[in-house]
Amino acid sequence: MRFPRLSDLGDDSPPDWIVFGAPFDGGTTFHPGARFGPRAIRDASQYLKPASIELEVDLSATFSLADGGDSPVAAYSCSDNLELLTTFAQGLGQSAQSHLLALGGDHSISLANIRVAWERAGRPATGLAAIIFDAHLDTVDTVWDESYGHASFLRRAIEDGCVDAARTLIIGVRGSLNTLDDLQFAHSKHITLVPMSRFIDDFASGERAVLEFRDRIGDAPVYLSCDVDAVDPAFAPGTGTPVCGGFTSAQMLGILRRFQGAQVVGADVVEVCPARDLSANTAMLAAQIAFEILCLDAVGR
Ligand SMILES: [Mn+2]
Repeated sequence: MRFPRLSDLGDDSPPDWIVFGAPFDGGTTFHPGARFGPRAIRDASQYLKPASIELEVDLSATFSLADGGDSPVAAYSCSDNLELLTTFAQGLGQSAQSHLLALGGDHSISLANIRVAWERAGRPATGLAAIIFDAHLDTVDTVWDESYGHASFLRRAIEDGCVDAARTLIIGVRGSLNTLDDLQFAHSKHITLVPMSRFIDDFASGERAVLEFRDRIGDAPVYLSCDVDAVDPAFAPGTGTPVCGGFTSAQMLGILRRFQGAQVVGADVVEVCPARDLSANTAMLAAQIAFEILCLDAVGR
């Protein structure tokens, strides 16, 4: 979006939002390549302008924004990578002021950004509320003996106490599972699921469920995670674990805007895999999603 680099700003002017890349895909279970996502999303973001027609906000008039660059990675270890990424994110901007928007990378990177968002929100004992767009539950315990892969980030964030399961919403889940245990975990923790099937059966009913959740969390600090595989592979083919039968791009952006004014204290857009994104549609959508997330918070300021 042509905002300045964080390194070009003085220490006395910490940005309100810092966008940074997390170029790691070692937590991927299927097609790898999301490590190149931040580069592709930045490239696609060149065409984005700072003002929103739909939400009637101008980011450049509301916020200071900067690009924090890319985190270092530990390409062969999900857990080592999380530690590197957490330390990098902790050092970005000023913790009392600067919110962080991470560009993945696979979904495993979200756990680090959630931890830092929770710290910056004052370590609320209840954990943060969470809004997650995803085709998958990401509540898997372990895959190939790995606890920190991209299918487990939400389960770990809940176990860590950084996310409050009872105030967590997952939008767009669908398709197949290795085991129903993942779904059972979500139910047992009272996660709110608005599966894709609900939108297909009755779109307005799905939207109502989303609005009910928004009203329930009120002005509580909330983390917003957008896995581009929530969108149908017809619109967002460039992703590592695509699942047919998802949202159109327009539906995804429309639902996202329902959260305008929410107290978003951290966010990410993950799972863009440029090698499978021959049209660059997915990177373009991811850039737009990141813009919309910033607009959601701008509405509330
Ligand atoms: Mn995911």
